[in-house]
Amino acid sequence: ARVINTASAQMGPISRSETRRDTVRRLIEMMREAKARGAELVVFPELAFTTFFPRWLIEDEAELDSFYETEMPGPETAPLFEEAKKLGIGFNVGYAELVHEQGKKRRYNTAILVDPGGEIVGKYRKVHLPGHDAPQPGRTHQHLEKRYFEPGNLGFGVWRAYGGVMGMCICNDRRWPETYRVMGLQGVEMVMLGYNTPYDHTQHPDIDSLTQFHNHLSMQAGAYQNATWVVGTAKCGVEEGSNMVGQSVIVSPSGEIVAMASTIGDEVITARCDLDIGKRYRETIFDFARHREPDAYRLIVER
Ligand code: CDT
Repeated sequence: ARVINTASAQMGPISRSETRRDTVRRLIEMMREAKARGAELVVFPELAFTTFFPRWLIEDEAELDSFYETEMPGPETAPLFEEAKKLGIGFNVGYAELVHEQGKKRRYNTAILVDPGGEIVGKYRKVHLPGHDAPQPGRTHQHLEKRYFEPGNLGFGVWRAYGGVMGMCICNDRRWPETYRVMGLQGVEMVMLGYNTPYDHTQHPDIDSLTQFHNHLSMQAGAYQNATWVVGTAKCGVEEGSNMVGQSVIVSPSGEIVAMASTIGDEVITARCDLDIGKRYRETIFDFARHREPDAYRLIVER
């Protein structure tokens, strides 16, 4: 067995007025609990340091910039890294990233993987950006990710860490089979992701009433079809009037949920994730080398 004792640290709402310092304190508290429960890796949500700001049209650039990190770790996020190093626990966390690349200000919805020594070993930038680039009439909460972020330019990488092959994606990415398959083709054994999913995200009541089902359906299918663990961590509860789904999960390569959050607040769940369970599927029903038929899939990479 190759076991990663893994925690998912779900967060309840972060209000717009909550300071980074206070939010980091909440993350540290959960990191300590995860460690006390035997975890060596803890997965935090998407955009874990601030409220989910794409729900508002923010026209003042300085105000918008205040939701982004220009360095990681920065002065306010460094305590999380220091605590991880002290405890000897690694983590995955999402944040809004502001960088100057090719002479331009660029914004990404980003996640990093940090090892138990406090070093960043991997970075991912969200590829599938949901929502709109302009406010939509009639919505109580906007979803302006297409306005505030560029699609990630790092692809779906995997990293050798924790004795396995680790991958990341972010929120809406989890609904797309290509996300998992590109990592699956690189032998991924654990996909870590965070999400902020408002119940009213499509504005169609019949679809929105299935939000919890679709959340789990996507992650369970991705796990099974690619023989990988999936750790999905929510930021949830009623945040600035927007009700977001919880039910953070740790999903086995069998597709089964082996741990699930039962609150809509800050909550740590843990599981003993044996990476060799995935091997069993990769050597039989999902032996990619023996059973895939890529010639029949060409349409998938056409524009
Ligand atoms: N954060 C994020 O990607 N949320 C989307 C829902 C919003 S769609 C307007 C999701 O897929 O969960």
